[in-house]
Amino acid sequence: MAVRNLILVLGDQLTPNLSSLAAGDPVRDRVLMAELQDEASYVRHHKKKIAFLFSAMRHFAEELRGLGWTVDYVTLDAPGNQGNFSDQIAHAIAELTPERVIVTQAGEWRVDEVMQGWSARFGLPVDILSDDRFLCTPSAFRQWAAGRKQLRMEYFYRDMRRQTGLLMAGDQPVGGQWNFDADNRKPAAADLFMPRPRTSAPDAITEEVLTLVDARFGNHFGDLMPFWFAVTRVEAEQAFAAFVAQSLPHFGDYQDAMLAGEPFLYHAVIAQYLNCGLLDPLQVCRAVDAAYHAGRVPLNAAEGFIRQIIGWREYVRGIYWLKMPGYEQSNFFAHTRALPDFYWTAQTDMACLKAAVTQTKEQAYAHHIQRLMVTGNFAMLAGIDPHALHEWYLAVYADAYEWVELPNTIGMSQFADGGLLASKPYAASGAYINRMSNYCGSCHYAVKQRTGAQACPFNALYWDFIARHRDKIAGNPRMAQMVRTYDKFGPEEQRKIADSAAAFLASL
Ligand code: FAD
Ligand code: DLZ
Ligand code: SF4
Repeated sequence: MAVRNLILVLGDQLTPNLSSLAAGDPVRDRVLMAELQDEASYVRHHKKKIAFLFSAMRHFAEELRGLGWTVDYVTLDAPGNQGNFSDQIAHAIAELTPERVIVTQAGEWRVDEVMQGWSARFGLPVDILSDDRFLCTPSAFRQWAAGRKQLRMEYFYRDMRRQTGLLMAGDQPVGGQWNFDADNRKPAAADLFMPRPRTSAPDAITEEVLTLVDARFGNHFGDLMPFWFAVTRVEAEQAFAAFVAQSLPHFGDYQDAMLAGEPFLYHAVIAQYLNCGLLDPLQVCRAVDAAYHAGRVPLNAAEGFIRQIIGWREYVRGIYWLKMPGYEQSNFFAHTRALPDFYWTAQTDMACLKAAVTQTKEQAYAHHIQRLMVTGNFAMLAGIDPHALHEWYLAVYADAYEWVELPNTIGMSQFADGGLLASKPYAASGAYINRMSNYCGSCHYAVKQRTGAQACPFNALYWDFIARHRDKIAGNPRMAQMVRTYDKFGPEEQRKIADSAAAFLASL
């Protein structure tokens, strides 16, 4: 039977009720999936990330076949592999002569732009359907943002609570408060019984992918082994269920904590599954809502978790589509310093950065506070080019896709958009890291010292950042106090700060 529709499924669209699949018919339509050199290398992704996605894609193709679909799955080493989406689809159109192409909108602007040209290029109708795995469409977000003087996640989040009914009692938030963030700032203590993310053993499909990735991407950053990510929907659901049972009760309390030797703490480690479609964001939030109502998790944990997903995750996506293209070039502080080598090698005497980069290399994972307050904070204080940093985050994390990574990097962590996304720069000295972690105790540097060769570099860099950018930040009510404190230091201390910061930066 002639193929009616050709349905292209991208690597981060591994969801059986995806809009493109829901619009098709397993009997008359053909699904195309492809492992592509261009997608694996437009930034040099972590080896674990590539292996995770290729294996999850191969398992998803099997899942679709089980549902009755005919899937043309093009492996990276297949003879007909064209290396990029456009040529791959041209190749399939020539072979199958479908009447039309159906695809769900891509997550990244870069791919969306290419797709917009397909109908003209192929002389066929190309239906680009909305991605309904998100709660808020780009156009609904645009409407929400229109006319507001300031965009703030908190107000967007409240609307999402009302829209979904999550943790709501009628039109009021459960517990009488929308946000329990203030309760979520406890430092963690080492605990012999600390839960760990559920691991999955590689099956034959994953083993084959691991061999392929080792051969083809052996020179990319990161450790391929041990490989323990879930690669099927069932395994991802098991990993999430284990999180809810074991870690979620403590998720709220220790959300901002960092601990040497504990890369995951009480975090869910599910963003890689959500972002490629193995888990559904609304379903996981409903499960957490149910766990709260069943008395299995406290409200600050349930609310904190749900806020990250229906609040931050949706909000950053809204900002991405509102501001692309162009957002990736934002550079409010005009920072131009190259990314230090230790972001790749972990060769640094700063214990906090060494820990964050080492686990990133080993696990393709670091939790939010490590990304924001260690690698991100350091880069902003040191004046690193935000675009170079963006490419680093996009490459090194298993959960990284531009729609979510870019606003987190440019907006939240670097304040490079001048305050569109965040209300103040997330800049902090060593004191913050010392309060929220136990890294400083074993560090080469002295966290309580502000200047001099032994002083924690975050300290002089912090005050030097305040001094360098005072014109840009003094007007921010949440930063003005820091500018006043700096002014009180007096010229001698200020000179020492500038000298210490300059000496450290010269050593990078
Ligand atoms: P948990 O801490 O257990 O949180 C649960 C879920 O909430 C996450 O799985 C994620 O889906 C969501 N979430 C939490 N915080 C955010 C946030 N700020 N933005 C969007 N979703 C959030 N997240 C990504 O998914 N991909 C990225 O590429 C990415 N890049 C980031 C870059 C920087 C500089 C920063 C500061 C944050 C970035 N984040 C990114 C957000 C966050 O750090 C990760 O979602 C989180 O660390 C993933 O780990 P987890 O699943 O254990 O999350
Ligand atoms: C991230 C990624 C990688 C590493 N490889 C592939 C691939 O081989 N084939 C594919 O369809 N998708 C891959 N992806 C995910 C895409 O980059 C993602 O779909 C686009 O960035 C659009 O969001
Ligand atoms: Fe990081 Fe400074 Fe603490 Fe060392 S002393 S771990 S550099 S914050």
